[in-house]
Formats: sequence, structure tokens, C-alpha cells
Amino acid sequence: MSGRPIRITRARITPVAFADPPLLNTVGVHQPYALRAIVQLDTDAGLTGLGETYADTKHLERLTAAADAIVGQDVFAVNAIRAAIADRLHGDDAAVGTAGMITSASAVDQVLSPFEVACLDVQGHATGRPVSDLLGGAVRDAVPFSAYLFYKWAAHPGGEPDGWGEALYPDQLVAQAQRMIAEYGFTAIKQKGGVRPPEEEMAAIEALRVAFPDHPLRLDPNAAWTPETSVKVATGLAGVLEYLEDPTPGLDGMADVARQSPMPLATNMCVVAFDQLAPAVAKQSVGVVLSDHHYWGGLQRSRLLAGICDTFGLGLSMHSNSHLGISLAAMVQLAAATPNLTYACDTHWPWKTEDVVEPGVLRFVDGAVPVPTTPGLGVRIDEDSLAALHEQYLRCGIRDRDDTGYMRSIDPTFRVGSPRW
Ligand code: GKR
Ligand code: MG
Repeated sequence: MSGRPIRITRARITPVAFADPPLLNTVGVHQPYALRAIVQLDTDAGLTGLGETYADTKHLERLTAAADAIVGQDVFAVNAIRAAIADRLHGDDAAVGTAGMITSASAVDQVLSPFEVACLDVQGHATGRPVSDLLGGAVRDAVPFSAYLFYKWAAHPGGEPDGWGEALYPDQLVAQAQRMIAEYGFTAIKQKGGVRPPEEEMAAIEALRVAFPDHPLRLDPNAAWTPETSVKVATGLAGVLEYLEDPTPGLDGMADVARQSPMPLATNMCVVAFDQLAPAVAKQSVGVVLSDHHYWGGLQRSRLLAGICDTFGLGLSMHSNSHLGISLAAMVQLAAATPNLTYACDTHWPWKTEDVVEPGVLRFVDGAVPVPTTPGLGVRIDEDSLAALHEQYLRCGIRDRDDTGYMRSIDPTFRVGSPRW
């Protein structure tokens, strides 16, 4: 291989919208469409790399500015690309809530992420190696994911039922889990909470334990509980949960709960950026960090996070928002090359019915996605699907994720509180 740089000639950013069921969480309900931005990075070598990220208005504006700033950079010079993005965003880098409930992640790292993934995709194509090889090499040939259960309505108001049916009570959640596990083979279960009163959510977990005696179980109320409520739930579910995710807001509240909790606490809310790691370790707020390359600055910086977690004895899992195939491919390549990522990763995958990648490459076998071994991420864009989902974005009118606003358009009395119970 020659040492010639591979220079970025253009970064195309296409916002897309894909159908999303009415999944409930503590801040409201998913809108009928979820938004993503697809990045296609063209280079002077004729190779194009793919990336995927959020598509909220402010984030799109920053992506567009960054796309302009990185033209001419070498895809192997990710440090220089990050510096160019930081420089361009300087003065406009306040954290915004692009990921629903995640509000304090680094803007520079969020913007860098899809470009870094696309650079690695190009590097992989140029060298003939899968991205996992560029991250240190795969240590597993398939990446396990968990069944991600949600309380949900049967349909969006005025819309057609989505096929999954209503899930507001324990038996309905068990039915949801049974179907998801039958279809995908998941070997771990995550229950999204913060929706029903805590005792009902505990009953749902107990029902899942009876139905699935051997599946590790997790509960994530997205900081909906006071420390006192959190401790009650944690002690009530001793020996049942593998970890309790973000029961209460803030590093201090989490530390308070952690001291009294029989199981580890996990987070994708109070540790979402590098500067939050030192205080979290000092306060012993969490036992497990859920990584997410979309806000930790891409795959290489997520490996850096993994190293820090390893050093300080923190467990590592992986967070998910509603996403498409480019993101799943990136998550799989990263997880394959991260030895200490020992928990089954989160994914919203079963909830979506549309995509922008050619089908067939990403599939679930016994709850795990076999790691693509072809060059780059291993997925290819389907230009017709990309165009159709872009049209859908233009038509649907949604420009920002707003679970609370959508919920209030249906139930004007809906109140958000963290903590709520
Ligand atoms: O999609 O409603 C959702 C989730 O609640 C998501 O917004 C969270 O970011 O899944 C996430 C979590 O683990 O907190
Ligand atoms: Mg979470």
C-alpha cells in the first residue's frame, strides 16, 4: 500500500425519517417517525465511506458546518479532522439534547462521530480490511444484543396498529419479550421503565423472570425515581436484575443509590462525556458505563472509553437510540473489537421496518449479529431506499425529536419530572 493520503472531496449529509412505533418512555412517547442523518464521505480515491447520526435541526446545522471544514483532509488523519471540527464549532458547541434524554454529551464528539465512522469505512475499503481490524482486531465473531422491551400503545393515535400490540401490563410485556426472543434469539432482556409506577415495573420484571428464568434482566427508568424509590426497587429486585440503569438523576444521587444497591448501577445519562468519568469514578456513582459511539466521538474514542473503564474497574455495555443499519454495522464492528464489552448490547433494531442499507448483511443469529468480515463497515447504501426515506423526512414535518411535545399533543396533562416517583 502506498503512503498517499486519501483526501475527502465532499461530505454528503442526507436527513431521513423512518416509521417508529409509539414506544413510551419517561419523557413521553416516540413520534411516528424517527430521524437520522446519513453521511456519505466521498474521496479522491473514488471510495465512499458511510456514517449515521441524529438529524435534529441544530445537529444538522453543525454537521453541515463540519462537512465543509473537513474537505481536503486525509481519512487517516482523524485527529486533524477532530481539530478541524472543534475549530469550526468553536463558540457554537453548547451541548444540546440530540439523543432524546442525553443532554450533556460533547457537541464536538457528537458531530465528529459519523465522519470518523465514514473515515474508517474508507480506510477499510482502501486496505481491504473490516473496520474491526482497524480497531485492534475482532475478539468475537458475533456480537450479542439484548431484547429491548418497551411499554407501548397499540398504535399512534389515528394510525394503523403496528403489529406488536399494546404493552402496558406485565403479561403484555412478557408476550412482547416472547415474540422478540422467538424472532431474534436474544439471550438478555432490557426493560425500558420510568413509564408506570415503580411497583408495576417491578411486577413486570418479576413476570419476565418467571417467563425467562435464565435471561439476564435490566431495568432502565431514565432517572425517573428519587434515590429513596431507587433503593426500594433495587433491594426489591435483589438477585433478579443484572444491573439497574439510571434509576435516579445525577452523579451524587446515583452514588447514594449505588452504596445501598445490591446490583451494579449502569448509566447512559450521567456519564456521557470524557470529563464526567473522573467525578463518576471518584464518587463511585456507577458500576457499568453504556458506551455509544454516536456521542463518544466515534469508534476510536469509544475504544478509549473502553480502556478507561477497564483501568478503573467499570463494566462496559452499549446504549442505543432508534437507528438504522449503518449505525448497527458500526456498533457491531466496535463491539467485536472491544474485549471488555462483556454485556449484551442494546439495540432498537426490532422496532424498525425500514432502512437505508442493502438487506442481508446484518442478521441476528441466536441474539447476536455475526461480524461482517468484508472491507470497511460491511454494509452498502441502497440509494433508492435512501431517497425514499429522505422524501419521507421532507413530507413528515418532524424536524426535532420531541417525545414530550408529541405526548402532550395527545394528553395535555402529561407532566415530565426527573425524579417523577
Ligand atoms: O428510545 O425511548 C427511547 C429510549 O429511552 C432512549 O431515548 C434512551 O436514550 O434507550 C435509551 C436509554 O437507554 O436510556
Ligand atoms: Mg439508558
